[in-house]
Amino acid sequence: LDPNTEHTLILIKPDAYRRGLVGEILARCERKGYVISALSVVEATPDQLEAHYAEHVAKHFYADLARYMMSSPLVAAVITGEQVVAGVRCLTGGTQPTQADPGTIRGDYGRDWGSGTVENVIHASDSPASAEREIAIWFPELVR
Ligand code: DGI
Repeated sequence: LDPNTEHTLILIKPDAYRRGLVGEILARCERKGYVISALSVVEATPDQLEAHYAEHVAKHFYADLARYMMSSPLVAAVITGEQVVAGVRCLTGGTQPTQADPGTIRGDYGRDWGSGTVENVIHASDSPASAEREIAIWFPELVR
């Protein structure tokens, strides 16, 4: 990865993979002017998810979150461009699908099934430091 450019890590979550939204979500990133630098279909492991969601592992919703994230393959991608971390967070929208703004990925496609099951379609790194940490989890071959 080019160290002189900003990168972010997105996960197109299992619900979006199953619903055939991978192309749509990548297209939104590309239309914004960002470049796909790495792309992979993966089945998340418990260890990867515990590393990725380290700040949430001890929370009450973690078991539901891990079950959701392992419910089918997902797509991990590194997206690159000037101020891409903030830009992709903006495309992503708020965490709760029922409150995310229309026009955002979560606002347009996210669902809340009640009783703790939030399917919000996409993860996007929240800072350049988070992006670096998360890229190492999902694309270890790129940071060696
Ligand atoms: O950065 P975000 O993905 O918007 O949000 P986050 O880092 O606070 O949370 C990570 C994921 O964990 C989020 O996409 C959905 C899930 N999550 C967060 N808070 C809750 C939650 N899931 C449930 N069921 N309940 C919560 O309160």
